[in-house]
Amino acid sequence: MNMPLSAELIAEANTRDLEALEDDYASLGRKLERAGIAIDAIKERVADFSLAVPTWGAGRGGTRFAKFPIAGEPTNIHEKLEDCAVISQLSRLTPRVSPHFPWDKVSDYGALREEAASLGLGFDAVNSNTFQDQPGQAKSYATGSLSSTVAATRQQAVEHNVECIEIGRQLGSTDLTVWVGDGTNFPGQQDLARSLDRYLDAAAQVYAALPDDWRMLLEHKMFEPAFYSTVISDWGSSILAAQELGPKAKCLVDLGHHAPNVNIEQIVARLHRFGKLGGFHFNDSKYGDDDLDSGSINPHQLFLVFNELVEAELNPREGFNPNYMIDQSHNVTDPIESMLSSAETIGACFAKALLVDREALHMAQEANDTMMAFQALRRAYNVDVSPILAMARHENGGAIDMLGTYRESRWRDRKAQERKAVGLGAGIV
Ligand SMILES: [Mn+2]
Repeated sequence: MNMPLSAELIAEANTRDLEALEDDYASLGRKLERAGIAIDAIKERVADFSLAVPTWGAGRGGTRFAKFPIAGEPTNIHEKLEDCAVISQLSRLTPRVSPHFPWDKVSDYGALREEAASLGLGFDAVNSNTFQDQPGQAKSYATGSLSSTVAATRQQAVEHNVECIEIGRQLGSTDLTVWVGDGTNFPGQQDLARSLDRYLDAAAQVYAALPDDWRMLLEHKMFEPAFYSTVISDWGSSILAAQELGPKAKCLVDLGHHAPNVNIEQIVARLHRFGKLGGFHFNDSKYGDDDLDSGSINPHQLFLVFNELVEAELNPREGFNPNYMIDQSHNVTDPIESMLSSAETIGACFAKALLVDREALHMAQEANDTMMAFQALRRAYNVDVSPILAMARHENGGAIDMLGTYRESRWRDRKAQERKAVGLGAGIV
């Protein structure tokens, strides 16, 4: 293994922080014990929890208006893998990377898989890209891809997705995430029914190319880049499409891709009820974006989502195994720092959901004791679980103080000396 940061640096920083952590962990352990919860059991669950980070998230994102790169930002898949390895080494929560094609194209995927493995990383879902044109591409996606009115454009989009499956097979992936920006800006621009028909027909051709053990994750998004209608705009369109395509098609919930104030935890419960919950893209949103760091605006919503996931785990349907990934646009922070902070927040919401007294919750629900049902959730949400996460990290070789240790490593400063300056590059989905 060729980990990017020195193990000694992490160990030294942890030595400094360990006494306080042990004190906090013991204190929280006593508090949880009074509620009949063994803290070590929760810690083991947290240690087993993992999520993927996207290769595109390792670079600074941007808005429609500008992108402001930082010195030392990664400019290719190899440098992105290095940065993802830093996040994984410090957090011990993100052992997988989700690549995006053609952005991450290389000539030898076997070698790329080995390179990632040497950094302690595996590959997660592969993401296709039919929302922008590439140099030399025969047909333009300007008016759509899988739902285009032009048969040859649909065919090109199908072939690209099939190529992504083939690349993913070589990388060890078993999921293809499909998000299309297809939609319209004007009433009347396209027929709303026929555009969905064309999408379903093309998506079925992609589905037919899936290996037996693969899933096709359909990511819906209400708007952007299209601002009047989007072909797969919401969870309703997504589950209908997934049901029509077949059992390997599942729905992917990006937290930022809903109408404002939508009850996302209920959507999660609904998708699970019909065996169609395939995965998550974690981020947060204040208005209509999908860009902010997970839990930075509404950590309670994230907790409620995990509460549904823990319920789902206790009542599994059709191989409940959601794919978890961070999908944020880091416009004003060092992306490594944002993803460390986000991984901690996501892990914390999972840990809090595990602390919910399910028996008390279910009894209160059955008895229509509204206040006690609410309090069962509230008690868990109010617990500061950070010592559990920090202890799980420490025991797995990660950093107790992730951001402090990262800054001490001067990783970004050192990379600013080694890496070539970033261009204005690709955006984010
Ligand atoms: Mn997404």
